[in-house]
Amino acid sequence: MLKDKIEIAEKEALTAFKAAQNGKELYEAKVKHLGKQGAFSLLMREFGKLPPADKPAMGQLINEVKTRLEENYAQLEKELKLKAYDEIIKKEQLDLTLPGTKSADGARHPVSMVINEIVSILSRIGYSVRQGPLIETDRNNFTALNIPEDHPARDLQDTFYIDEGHVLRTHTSPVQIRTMESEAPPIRVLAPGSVFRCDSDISHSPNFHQIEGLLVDRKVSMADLKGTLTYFVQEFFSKDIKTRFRPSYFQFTEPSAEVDCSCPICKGKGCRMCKNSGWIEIGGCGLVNPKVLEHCKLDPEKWQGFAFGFGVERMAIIKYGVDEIKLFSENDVRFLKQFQF
Ligand code: 2NL
Repeated sequence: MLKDKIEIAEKEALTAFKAAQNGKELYEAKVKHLGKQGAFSLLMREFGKLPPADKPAMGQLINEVKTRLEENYAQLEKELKLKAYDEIIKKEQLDLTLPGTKSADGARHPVSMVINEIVSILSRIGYSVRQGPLIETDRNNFTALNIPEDHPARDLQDTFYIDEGHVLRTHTSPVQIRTMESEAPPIRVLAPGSVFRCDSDISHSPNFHQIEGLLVDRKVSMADLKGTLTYFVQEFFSKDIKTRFRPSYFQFTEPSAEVDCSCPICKGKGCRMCKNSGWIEIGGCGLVNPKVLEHCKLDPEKWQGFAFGFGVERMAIIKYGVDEIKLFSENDVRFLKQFQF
């Protein structure tokens, strides 16, 4: 009897649907039982051979069964989808209370710390920072600073040449040359940065840092320069540190002086750092040579200036008591972390 066969086919299809573990298996079961090659297609062929009088009742039954199966299929499909989501959610659960993986902290480099502190101290009396390129023209690095063509500082043994007209800057003074040529006085600027000398041994690195200061104004004197640097030394080291000026010579300043301070390590009593003299050299300074002003198209009758320069690594060595310059370029975070106060 066709009716019995239909009922069996329905049960088999339903059993197969229920056995499906996921959407794919469910779909395969549908294809197998309700598809073109499935049991129902065969039954439809038998249905076609029925006497016309039996067709309406049987047709209704087949339609009812098909509708039921389709409803069942839709319900199971929904349930399997939810089950799949549940599994994904369980597997991908993120525990926000777990401690994170901590990355190692870096530390500010003492060279940066010294530059930042010098800039901070001198910004309080009107100075601001200027920067320039590391590759400079021979003219900005030497000629404009009154360093003659045959001066030993221009020697291949002291200077890295890029080509005939260009060098790696040997000091930050070219930044101040550029400033005097592009800004009108009064000028109060600081030029911190990387400089290069063809020089390398235990106490010299071919790449180190300088910070230079320049003031251009009317009626500038050595007294102004001494007052400024005395203020600076007291702020940078401490109020009880004395400043001393020793006559010296630079091409770009006249008069020129070396700047010493009473040894901040032993407070002037004498130690290894100050070689028992109680004094320690921190830089050089002087009144800007009128020839330098002229190179920058400034009239020396109207404008005068003072300038000073410090070696940054040297300042860090004195302030923090570091005894080896190599440590500054090794980037060992254990070394760097000692200076975070
Ligand atoms: C030192 C000495 C010094 C200057 C730098 C300077 C710059 C211009 C004009 C005149 Cl544009 N002078 N700079 C002056 C005197 C000394 O540095 O021992 N530095 C580590």
